[in-house]
Amino acid sequence: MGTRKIIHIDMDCFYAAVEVKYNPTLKGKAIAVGGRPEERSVICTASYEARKFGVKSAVSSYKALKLCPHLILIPPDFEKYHRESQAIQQIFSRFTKKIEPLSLDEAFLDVTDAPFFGGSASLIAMEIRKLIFHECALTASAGVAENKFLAKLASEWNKPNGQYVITPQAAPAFIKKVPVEKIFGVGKVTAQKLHSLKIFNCQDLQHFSIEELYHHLGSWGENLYYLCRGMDEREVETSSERKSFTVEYTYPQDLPDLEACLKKIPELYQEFRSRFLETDGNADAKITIKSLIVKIKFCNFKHTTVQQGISPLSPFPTLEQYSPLLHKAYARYCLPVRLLGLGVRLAPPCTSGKQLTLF
Ligand code: TTP
Ligand code: MG
Repeated sequence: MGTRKIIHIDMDCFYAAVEVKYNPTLKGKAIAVGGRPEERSVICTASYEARKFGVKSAVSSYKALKLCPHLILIPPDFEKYHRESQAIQQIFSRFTKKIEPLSLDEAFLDVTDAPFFGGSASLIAMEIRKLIFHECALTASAGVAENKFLAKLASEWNKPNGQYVITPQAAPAFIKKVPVEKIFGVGKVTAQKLHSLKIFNCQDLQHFSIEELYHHLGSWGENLYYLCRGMDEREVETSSERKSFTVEYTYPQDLPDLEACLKKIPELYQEFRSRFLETDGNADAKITIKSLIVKIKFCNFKHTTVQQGISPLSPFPTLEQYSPLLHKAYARYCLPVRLLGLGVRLAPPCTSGKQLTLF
């Protein structure tokens, strides 16, 4: 693959900024969007003025008002955020068709082949931010790099209302200082595990071989091996493309039979559940699960996937729901198994709230 040009755009304090846009008297004040404290609600986001007091996403509204008694608390209005989000997406679409929205306020754009500004991704990012400001009266930050992982790290670098470029030459030095928590998919549980191995940043991670990481973290360890070197081959996937979230494990020795596979399911399920909930991040669970998936790769390298649709209103899938799927998948070849995976398929993005960043 040749060098790609990926832009990550992330709006600044999005819900709060939209509220200020609709009510300019709020400008410069400590405001937060969230439910009332008596409803045991949490803060969706806060203006940068409010953040100085420690008010931020996922803090309880009760605590937020304790931290900042003059905080102006505004109930969320998703219809408004959705409308603004569509206007922003429309701006993106003038530059490329390869757009992957991650949530209402965040997207990856692949501008590798975009014919604007002599192909300069930095200038395209600058122009997009300018247009967002002029047409939507909102500010955005952008990151530019050769892949999604680095672009997302870069967009945080000069936030708010800034942008940052990580050139392929600068990437190896940049990545070393990045704390492991910044790697998406590394949530609290994985971070703790890494800390217990004295791994705090990407440089620490680089000392581990792929086998060692595999040993400590399963197949996820392999991803980390590449990510901590700033390598990420994932394509920018447009929203019409399939999205799923699975945890997979290739076993060092084939699992001989169905019984051996069934024994591995609880461990995989635990990993899936914790990683899904971690990556979903901050419990803004507006994600819709369409179906459950079990994947098998047999010793003859044949793959099979079994899915089962569930109602969007169903509670989070349980371990017990996966066993019948495994039975069904195994029955297709009845051979020793190299790889087992389980997870979920998701409805396309652009519902209200945050979408999962998927691996
Ligand atoms: P973020 O981009 O994470 O945050 P932000 O845009 O408010 O602030 P920043 O300038 O740091 O980018 O999330 C985008 C929107 O998603 C945010 O405005 C509100 C919503 N959201 C929640 O509702 N709950 C959450 O826990 C988070 C993190 C975000
Ligand atoms: Mg944002």
